[in-house]
Amino acid sequence: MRLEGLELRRVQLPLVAPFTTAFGSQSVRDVVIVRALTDLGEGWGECATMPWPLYSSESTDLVIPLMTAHLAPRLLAVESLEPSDVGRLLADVQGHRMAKAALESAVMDAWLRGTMTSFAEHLGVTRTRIPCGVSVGIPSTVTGLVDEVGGYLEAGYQRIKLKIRPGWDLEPVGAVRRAFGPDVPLQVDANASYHPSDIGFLARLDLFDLLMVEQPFAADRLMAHADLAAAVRTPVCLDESATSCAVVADAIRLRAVDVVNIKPGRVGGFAEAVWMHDLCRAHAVPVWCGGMVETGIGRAANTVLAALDGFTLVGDNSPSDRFFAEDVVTRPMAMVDGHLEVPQSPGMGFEVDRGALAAATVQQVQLDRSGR
Ligand code: OSB
Ligand code: MG
Repeated sequence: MRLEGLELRRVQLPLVAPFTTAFGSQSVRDVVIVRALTDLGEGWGECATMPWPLYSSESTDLVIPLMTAHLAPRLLAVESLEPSDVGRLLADVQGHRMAKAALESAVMDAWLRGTMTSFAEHLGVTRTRIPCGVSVGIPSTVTGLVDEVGGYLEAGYQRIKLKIRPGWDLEPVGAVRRAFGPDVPLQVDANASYHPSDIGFLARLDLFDLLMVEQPFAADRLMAHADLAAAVRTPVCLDESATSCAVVADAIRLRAVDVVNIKPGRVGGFAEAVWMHDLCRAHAVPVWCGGMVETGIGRAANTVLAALDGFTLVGDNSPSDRFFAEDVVTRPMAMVDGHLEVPQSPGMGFEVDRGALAAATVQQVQLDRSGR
């Protein structure tokens, strides 16, 4: 396949309600969408960055300059490429995994569409639907949180993940556990907001029979995660730390991880995400598919990934209306009986709504082979 050009768009899509984590509050999803133009046709990919370099060192405002200066020229310079070449062509650039993943997705989508193959067929997934879980942001009050969780349970979500941070932890988690009883699958995500000296405090989470505690400490604190895992009954899940298979292999050896949240953006693309799934499976470490508040473009591919056999835990796989009143795809994913249907159409599993995408686009950059 020959890559003729890349179109990079910055898109701003309003959220149905502000989403607050330990990093801050967002009321608009501000992302870069990539369109790959190839001799087989077009393909689309979404870059998972947050507006601030707090979840990882990447941020949305830096994606287009980075792609323009350093990533796109590496892909536009070769005579032909396949999706599996993208990682290798970009490998000398350090970090910037979300930007790399977005380019890989766009190339993969074009290649799959051009060969009339669905991503589900490409990955060899056999499940036709996956269960929905929801990530619940930090609201202003405990009663507001309990009401919000009640709404999600009523809507059919099969697992609840509460965002926590110092000062918003035992009380809201206890309130949700008491309000909905011991059978509700409940877990927490700290987004790296605790310090290793908080291990004694975090052990109190054992009171709430949680499925796991996700990323309590900074990304590079693997030993602190190992110390916590040794000290508590609640399984320890890695998100921000789990940037590559190499890190996850080390974390497994260090006993710093019981569960892995796999996000294609965080690990640099779907190829690495599938390898991480395989690695974890070989070590009997359960995994689930995380999210980055993706639009329907990124969410469709996550849904396919989450249908791989090793994804034995319910992920942050929520339908479009969890975050968006209007999406940029023509048939936004909907929840039916607490599940999402695994898309089977050629490509990564969505059709772009060009009108909606144009309306949400605030910046557009066109790159071709001459400008590489
Ligand atoms: O830590 O899992 C996280 C969103 C943005 C950045 C980090 C995280 C999240 C979420 C949302 O929890 C998950 C979703 O997209 O549904
Ligand atoms: Mg997380």
